[in-house]
Amino acid sequence: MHIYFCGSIRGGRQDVSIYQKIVQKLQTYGEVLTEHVSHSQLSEKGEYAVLKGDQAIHQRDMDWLTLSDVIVAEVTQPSLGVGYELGRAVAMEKRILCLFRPSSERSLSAMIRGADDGDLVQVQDYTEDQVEAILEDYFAKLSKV
Ligand code: 6IA
Repeated sequence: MHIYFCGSIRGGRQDVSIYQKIVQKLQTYGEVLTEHVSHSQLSEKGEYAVLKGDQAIHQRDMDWLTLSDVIVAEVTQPSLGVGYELGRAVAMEKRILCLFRPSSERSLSAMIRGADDGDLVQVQDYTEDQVEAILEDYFAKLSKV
């Protein structure tokens, strides 16, 4: 299974340790194409930016999104890129799980929470200690689809 993980990069790297936890768990279910999103060395402005132009990053990510079977997005830290990826993934009729931590005291965009259709697109509130169990549950149900 190909899994596409979305998490904030230029939107801010505050949640990178949670992205790591999620990606580690996702790797037990399949290949995480966007594993680098969880790398702590990847900063908002770091050296990665000079290695690849933005156009190349966009093209590679769109290719990976097209290839992916399931998209998992951590949406607590607002990110234009993550919102864009989710919109493109919805248009591709991909299976999507969005994870949001209400403990952040942020309010999730209505365009993300409102996209939940209880089937292809699911938005799940969670606390950090629940994240592994939530992913186990999600992938167990997915294997029965
Ligand atoms: O707007 P954001 O940067 O927060 O968007 C984050 C989302 O866009 C992630 O889920 C990634 O899949 C994608 N994305 C954004 N920037 C990159 C990137 N390099 N490499 C791969 N995927 C990306 C940017 C590096 C630079 C900031 C040092």
